[in-house]
Amino acid sequence: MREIRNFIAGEWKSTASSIDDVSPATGEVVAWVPRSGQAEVDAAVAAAREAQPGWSRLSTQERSRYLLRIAERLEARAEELTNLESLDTGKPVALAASMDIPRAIANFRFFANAVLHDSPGCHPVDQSAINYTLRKPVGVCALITPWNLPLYLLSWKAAPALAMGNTVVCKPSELTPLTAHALADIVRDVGLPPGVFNVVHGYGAEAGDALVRHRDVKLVSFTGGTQTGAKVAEATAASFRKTSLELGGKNPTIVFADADRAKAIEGAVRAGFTNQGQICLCGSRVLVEQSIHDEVVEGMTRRLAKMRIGDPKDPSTQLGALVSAAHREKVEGYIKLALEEGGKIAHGGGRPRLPGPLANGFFLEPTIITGLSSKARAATEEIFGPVVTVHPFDDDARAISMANEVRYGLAASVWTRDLSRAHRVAAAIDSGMVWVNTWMMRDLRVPFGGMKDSGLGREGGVYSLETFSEARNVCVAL
Ligand code: TXE
Repeated sequence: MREIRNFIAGEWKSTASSIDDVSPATGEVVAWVPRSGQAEVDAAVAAAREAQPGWSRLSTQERSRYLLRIAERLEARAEELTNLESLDTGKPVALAASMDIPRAIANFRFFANAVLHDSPGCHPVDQSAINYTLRKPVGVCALITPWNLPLYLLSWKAAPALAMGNTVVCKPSELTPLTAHALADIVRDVGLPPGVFNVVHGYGAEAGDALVRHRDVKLVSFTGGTQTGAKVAEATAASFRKTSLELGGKNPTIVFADADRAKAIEGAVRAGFTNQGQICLCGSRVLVEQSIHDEVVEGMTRRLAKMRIGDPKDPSTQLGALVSAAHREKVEGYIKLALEEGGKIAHGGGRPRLPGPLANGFFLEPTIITGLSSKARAATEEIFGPVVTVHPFDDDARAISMANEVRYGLAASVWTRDLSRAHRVAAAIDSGMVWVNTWMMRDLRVPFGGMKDSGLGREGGVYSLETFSEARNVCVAL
């Protein structure tokens, strides 16, 4: 049994009561997590506040070097981190090894370098004046992260926040605390000054809420559900504190008849089911041109039938467990709802039978539902599990209107060989990101974030440097 502790002012701290951390693959308790409240949050914010001036006075080079050392230590411990992430989330070890941990390392490296190449604007006014922009640290940043990509998303926020001279208090998901704990250990190892990086574990409604309401927290960067995002926005709005929200999605995968079918089918499966469909970018609404609807459904079904579902620790496993019993029930509730709304199950729909301790895990078959109205609740609300709905369309205009008829606007993928159609459709979809003939091909320089109920603000590359700083213009008369 592991004991997870808070990391405050460079020291490990326990709390009086704890939360059980359950392995999604077996239902067993694998760790105790601190159940923090106001007192722990106050201590962490005070530590971060005290450390901030000294941290921001270091040269950019020095801060960059700390981040590079963190990246090196993450790399040295990659195998251990991969296993922890898989144990905690139920995701296949192969996925944690190929995506989560390499991305966490890349995030620290990328922002360690990006900050050295930052060149905020300069605006000369003929011969009369010159304006230049300074990017100042914001102060103490609260970083609130979810359970689907724990270290990946924590590093995505922590690296740019620290690079820009802020100090941070992290509140990882209570369901997946293990890699945040390991990151705190690494931060200690590399000798980051005490108080620069703090971790407070606990429930969202307790530790999370206390953190976002704390007046000494000057910025909140949150990734999680849309409902929780609305609460965070309410807590920060009246005091005008910077807030970046990356929320839910119901992302369309749009397949035109002129697409490379094999690639489109493979792409739709990858977009729908990677990480058991628990990525905000997952394509859970597959919109297919009428003439190839059945072919795409059959092609996806054939691939899913071959997918290996089971022990996340087995390197050949492709689909692991959902994060919790409650979350699996939510997802199953949507499958039931889809049937009530007139949908038909083309594949999956039930719990797989798995041997030994895995029988108690939170597994669910990858599921395809057809025959639903594109306006049905199951086709428009975020399910966040291994469930996709497939809908036919007749022409480009209908594909675009179906893509835009949901409350979310995070990502989309468009599959076509017609170049001008690709550009036209991409420009017409109301979402922060559109991929053409690919899905989740990430470049850390590009703006990442959503429109509509998918959130507020953009992070990534220079957008992260802007998010985690205050732009100050200085105008000098010549
Ligand atoms: O996430 P929450 P949940 C979606 C997905 C999922 C739904 C709910 O549809 O089914 O959200 O998931 C902390 N103040 N996504 O309930 O609650 C919480 O402790 C401050 C999409 O697990 O949003 C955790 O650290 N913080 C998503 C973090 O917020 C609070 C990823 C996210 O948890 C808080 C996850 C509060 N009042 C779920 N309440 C994505 N965009 O990738 C909770 N938290």
